[in-house]
Amino acid sequence: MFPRDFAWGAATAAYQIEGGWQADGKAASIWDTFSHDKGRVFQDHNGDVACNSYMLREQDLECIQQLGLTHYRLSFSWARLLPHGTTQHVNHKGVEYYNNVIDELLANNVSPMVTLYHFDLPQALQDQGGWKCAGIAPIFDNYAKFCFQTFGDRVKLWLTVNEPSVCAKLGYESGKHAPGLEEPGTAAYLVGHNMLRAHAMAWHSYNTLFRSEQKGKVSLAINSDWLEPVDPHCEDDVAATERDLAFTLGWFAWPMFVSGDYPEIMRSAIDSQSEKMGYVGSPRLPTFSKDEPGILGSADFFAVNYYTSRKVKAGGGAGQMSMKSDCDVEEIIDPSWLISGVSWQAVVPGGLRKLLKYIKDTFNSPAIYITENGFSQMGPLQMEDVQRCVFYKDTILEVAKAIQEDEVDVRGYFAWSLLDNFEWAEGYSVRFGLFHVDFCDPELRRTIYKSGQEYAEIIKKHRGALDKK
Ligand code: PNW
Repeated sequence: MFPRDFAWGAATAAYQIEGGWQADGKAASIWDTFSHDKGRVFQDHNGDVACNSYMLREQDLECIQQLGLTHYRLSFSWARLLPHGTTQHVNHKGVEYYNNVIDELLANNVSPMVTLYHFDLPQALQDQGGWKCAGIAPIFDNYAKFCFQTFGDRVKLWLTVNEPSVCAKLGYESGKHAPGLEEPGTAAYLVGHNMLRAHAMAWHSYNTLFRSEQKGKVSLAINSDWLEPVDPHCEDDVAATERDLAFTLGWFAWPMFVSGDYPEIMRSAIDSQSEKMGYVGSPRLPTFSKDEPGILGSADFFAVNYYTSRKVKAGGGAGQMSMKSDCDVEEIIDPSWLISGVSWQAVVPGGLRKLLKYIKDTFNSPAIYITENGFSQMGPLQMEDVQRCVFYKDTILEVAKAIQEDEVDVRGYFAWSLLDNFEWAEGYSVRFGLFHVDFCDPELRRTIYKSGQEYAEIIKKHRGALDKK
């Protein structure tokens, strides 16, 4: 049912698992600062130790082997490699750590997929203005070049930025994520813009300096819910859904895959809202400069993180200036959908198939990696996590249908996450792991959930079937 070279993976991110927040020359990131600020994270949890993967990487490897993964997605901590954010000072212990992780994966026939930026900007760069400043893009580009140069002989799949929309919205619009700023309706667009510029610069650097020798691929991971109209026969609902898709998936995918610029519906919605509010000054949604490396075509594959779906209708946008009033839609959870451990995650495996088809039709049939998908548990822990087992089985079946029936070019699937870990503002209260981590045990023991065993079986079945052919 799956192509021979299909990537069967699981994903993690540096701040969520590594710990060692000050170990061996690592400097603070914005998540260190944010989580140490009282009242920001559930019960003031932080990632100081997390799963201690900085010390326990061999145990992570055992988990990876137990699942039989072909691929493992991890992220680099920028502040571990370059404590001040720039290449003027390299932390060689950090380089050594990631060299070890990568070499051990490869020695076990597991291919690494590396994210360069997963929410954790070096604090030193935040102090200079961070993602709101245009100057961050060339600094990111230097960091990316350093990584391609140092690790690119072995890493063939790269993601520049993970979920720019989540960084921008939660970090700068609602303030729920680091750096915790609340500047609704302005900063998020600027941050998203600079992330796209940074991504494009890094992609062009890879393209001109490294591609011919290293032969890898570079993209950016976009988070998107599947969205559909509350009433498919109501024109307003249909238009609202299109607008909502433009503000989520389109915000980043349109510039890279369609036009080199933001979706027209997004720009006009923002501009008309600005006009209504008597906003003066430069457009809140920035424009791309012709003098910079082009955004169009700056992705070698489409990377999508999918967690949930929504029904959409028009309205709900009035009030203060914000992305919500610009987009002017209301998102609804269908009452028939099961809710997972977190209230935002309605479980809709079929939404992934529809999203994949939409990506195929809208963005010119790109090769797609599902770089994250998972199911959260909260409250009384179940090692026999039956709902999550059903979730993975149903979801992977939907991916199979997308490949076979809809002819979508899906190249891989990464479960979020290998381990229970620091779930951002929710701390350790929400668990996404295929392995349970006992955070009360000083050894942070990892134990496979039933869902982990079943994922291993699914992988084995598909890899095994191909091996016999
Ligand atoms: C993604 N939200 O982030 C991230 O890439 C992961 O690091 C994270 O653990 C995973 O999804 C599960 O949440 C999100 O509040 C974090 O809507 C928060 C939200 C969405 C995605």
